[in-house]
Amino acid sequence: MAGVAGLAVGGALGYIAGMGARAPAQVVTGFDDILRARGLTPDEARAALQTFVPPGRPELDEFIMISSGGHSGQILVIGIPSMRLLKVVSVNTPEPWQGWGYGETGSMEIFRRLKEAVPPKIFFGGDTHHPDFDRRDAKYVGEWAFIGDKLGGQAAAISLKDFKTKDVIKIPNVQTIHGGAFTTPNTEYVVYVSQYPAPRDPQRGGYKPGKTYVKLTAENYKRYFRGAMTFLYFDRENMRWDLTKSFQIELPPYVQDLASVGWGPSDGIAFCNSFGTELVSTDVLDGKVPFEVWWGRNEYDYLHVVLWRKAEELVRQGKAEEINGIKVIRLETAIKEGILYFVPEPKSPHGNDITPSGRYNVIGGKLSPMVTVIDVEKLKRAIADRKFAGTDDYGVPIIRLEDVMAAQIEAGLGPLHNEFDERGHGYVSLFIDNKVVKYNLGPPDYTGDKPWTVVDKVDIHYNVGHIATPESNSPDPVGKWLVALNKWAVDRFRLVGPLLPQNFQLIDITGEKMRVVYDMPIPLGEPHYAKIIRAEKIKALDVYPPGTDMWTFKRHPHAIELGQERVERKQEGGRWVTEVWMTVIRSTIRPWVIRAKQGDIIRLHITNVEKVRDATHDFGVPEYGIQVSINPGETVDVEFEATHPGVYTYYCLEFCSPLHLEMLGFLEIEPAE
Ligand code: K7E
Ligand code: CUA
Repeated sequence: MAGVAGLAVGGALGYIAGMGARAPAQVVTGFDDILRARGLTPDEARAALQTFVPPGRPELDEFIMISSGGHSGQILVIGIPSMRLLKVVSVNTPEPWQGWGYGETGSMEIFRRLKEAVPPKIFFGGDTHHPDFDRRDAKYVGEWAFIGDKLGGQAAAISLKDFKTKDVIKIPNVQTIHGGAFTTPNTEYVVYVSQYPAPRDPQRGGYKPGKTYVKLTAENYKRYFRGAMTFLYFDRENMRWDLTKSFQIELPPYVQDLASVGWGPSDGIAFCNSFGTELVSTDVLDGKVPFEVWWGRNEYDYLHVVLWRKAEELVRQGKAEEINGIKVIRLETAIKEGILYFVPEPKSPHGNDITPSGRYNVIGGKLSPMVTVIDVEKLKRAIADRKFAGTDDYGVPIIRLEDVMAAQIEAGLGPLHNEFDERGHGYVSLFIDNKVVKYNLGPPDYTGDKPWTVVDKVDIHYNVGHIATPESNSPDPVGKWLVALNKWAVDRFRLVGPLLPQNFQLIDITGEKMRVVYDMPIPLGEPHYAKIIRAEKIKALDVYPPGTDMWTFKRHPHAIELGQERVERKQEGGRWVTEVWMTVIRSTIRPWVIRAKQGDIIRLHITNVEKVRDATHDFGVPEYGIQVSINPGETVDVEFEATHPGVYTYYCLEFCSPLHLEMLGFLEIEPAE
C-alpha cells in the first residue's frame, strides 16, 4: 500500500503545481489524470489511499467505532478507516426500520417501563454521551456495548451479537446522568454518575421523577440535593439490568462530571470530577448572578475518588439502604467507612482518563491550560496514611493535590479529553485552540527522555470535544488512528442550511506528525464520544438460528416452520383475542387473510423462515402504526388492539424479491355489533 501511494504521489507531483481548480472535462484514464482532473495534492491523494475501502473489500475496515448518536438517542456504527456508516442502532428512540417501538412487543415493553418510571412524559429522544464496551481484565471484549442518556437519566445495553438494544432503564434517584457508561475491569458493573444534583425526599431520601419536591432555596440545595454514582449490574444471561444487584453511592450536590474506572494499580477505584462546588447562592436563585459566573469562583473543584470494591463490600455487610429499588450508600456512611475522598483539581475540569498502565489519571482543565496528572500510587499512599488537608462542608476528606500529582502538562487552551496509544503517548483535545496535542507520558507508560512533554500538535476543524483512539482507556490501545469528534464544521462541507453537521475527523497518528486524512459529516447532534474496537473482536451473527427470539437468543416459544401457520380466535380474561402464527418468506406472508372483530386483541407471532443472509422482511399494518423488522431466522411478537373496523392491507416493506410488491395480506376487522 505504501509503495503504491509513493508511486502515485511521485508521479502526480509534476502536474499539481500549475493546475487550476477548473480543468476542462475530459476522459480520465490514468492515475495521474485523476489527480490532475480533481486537483488533488499529493497529501490528499495519500490520505485517500489510506482510507479508501474499495467496493467489495469490507475487511479493509480494521476497526469498528461505536459512536453516541447524540440527540437522536441512537448509536452509530462506523467502519475505520473508511469512516463509512455501517449501522444506526436505535436505543432511546423508536425507529421504524428496526421495528423498535413500532409494535414489536419487547421494545414496546421497554418504552412502557420507561414511561412508568418517569410519569411526567415518556421521552422519545436522547442526549447520549459515552459508550463503552464490556471488558475482561479491563480490555475491550466486544460482546456488549453500553451507553448513557444524559437528558433521560437512562442506561442502555446493546448486544453486539445482533447490534440490537436489549434493555434501557431509568436509573433510580437521579434526574440526569453524564459520567457513564464506564465499565469496571471485568464488567462487574457499569458506572453512571449523575450530572445535575436532584432533590432528595427530606424524610426518606431518594428522588422520584415527578414526585420529589423541596422548595428551591440555597439552604435546601445544600441540605437536600444530592448527586450519585451508580454501579449498575447487567445480567448478561438474561440481558437485563438488575437493580437488585446494583448499588449507588450518594454524593454531595456538586455537579459531577466525567468518570473513569481504573485497572492495574488503580483497580478498585472509580473517579469522577466535578464543578459547581460553590453550590448555589441566594444571588443565583434571585437571578442576580448567572451560574457560569458563580461556578467559576472557586480556584479548585474536586476530583472524586471512590473505592468501589470496598463499597461493594459495605453493601454486602448491609450498610446500604434500599431507596426506590436500589441499595444506596448514604453520604455519611461513605465518609465514615472511608470509600469517598476528594482531590482538588484546577477549576472546572472536564475529562479524566486512565493511562494504559493504569497508573495515572489525566485530567482535562477546560478553563485552565493545564492537563493535570494524578499518580494513583501516591493517591493510594495518601489514603493509607490518612494524609488529609481537611474536609469539605460535608465531611469528605480532602487529599492535597501536590501529594498526588505526577505532573502538569501545559497543553494549550481548553483541554477536554485524553486518549492514548501503546507507545507511551497521550493525546489531548483542545476545544478553544482547535487542536489535538500529543505528549509523552511518564513511566511506566513511557520510559524515554522528556516525560510529560508536548511533542506534536495538529489543527482541528473545529471545536473538538472528545477524541478516540482504538481501544484507548484500556491496557491495550492501538496507536494507529485518532478520531476527533468536532462540534463545529463551519466551512468543511457543502452548505445545506444553517444547521451544520458535526465533523468527525480521522487523523493518522502512526508517524511523528499527526495528519488529518478525512472529514466525515454527522448530520445529527451531537455525538459526544465514541469508542473504537479491533474489528475482529466483533462476532456478529449473520443469520439467526431458525425461530430465534432476539430477547433471549433462544428458540421463540411461538416460532413455527413453513406450513404451520394458523389463526385462533379465543377468549382470554373476558376479552377476545385473535392470535396468529405467521411466516414470511420471499414472496409470501402467510396467512394472507386475517379476520378479526373490532375490540379484539390482535396478537401476531411472525417467523422469518429464510435461512440466507440479508433476507429481511419488514411487516407493516397501515393506520395502526405497526412496523416491525423480521430478520432471517427471527420470530417477533406484535400486539395491538383492533380499535377501528376496516380492511387493512398489511405488507412487506423491504424490496426483498421481484414479487415483493405482491407480498401482502388483508386484515379484516368487522365492526362490533
Ligand atoms: Cu461532551 Cu464527554 Cu459528555 Cu466532553 S462530554 S465534549
Ligand atoms: Cu418481503 Cu418484500
